[in-house]
Amino acid sequence: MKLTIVEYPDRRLRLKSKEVTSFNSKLHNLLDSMYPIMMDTNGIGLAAIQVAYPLKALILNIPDEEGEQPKENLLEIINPIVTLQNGETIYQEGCLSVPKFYEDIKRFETLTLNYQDRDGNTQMLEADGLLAIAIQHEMDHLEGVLFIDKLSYSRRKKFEKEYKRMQKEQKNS
Ligand code: Y12
Ligand code: CO
Repeated sequence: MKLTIVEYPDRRLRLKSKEVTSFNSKLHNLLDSMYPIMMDTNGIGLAAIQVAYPLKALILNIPDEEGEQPKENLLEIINPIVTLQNGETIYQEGCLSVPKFYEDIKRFETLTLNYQDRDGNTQMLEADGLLAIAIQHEMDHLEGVLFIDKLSYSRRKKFEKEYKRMQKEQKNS
């Protein structure tokens, strides 16, 4: 399956993703195709809507202490629901759909998640650190929310100006 990353300001990023109801080869194909595109672009997380599939599916591969991302650490999360969230943390986030921009974003520090795996089995996950941050970032994508939506009015204005300038430069190069 050939996939490309949907980039801001594409309106598809604003779609609300639909619950996955079929845990079939189509879903497996999509998840299998999302993995190489995430790794090839140095990503740690990718939601299906970022490759134009408005489904409640996301993948995460958080770097270990050595900065490695072995495939065994890959998490495939379908139909996630947060059941507990606590604390507060700030981290400089980036997004494959908003290339070259990094901003400090406030998130919950820890969370508990119920979700389904690629075969539809129910799973539970307790997360903290970068994993908890990444889950919240990717779950926002399922609601059509981007990390830049969480910026202050003035920071967002500055972002829009810089992003437009960058897009213009890219077009002219
Ligand atoms: C903390 C921070 C971010 C998340 C959400 C997942 N975000 C990413 O995986 C972002 C990846 C990213 C990769 C980039 O590198 C390339 O595209 C080659 C990148 O650099 C450029 O755009 C030039 C920006 C972001 C969770 C937790
Ligand atoms: Co993102």
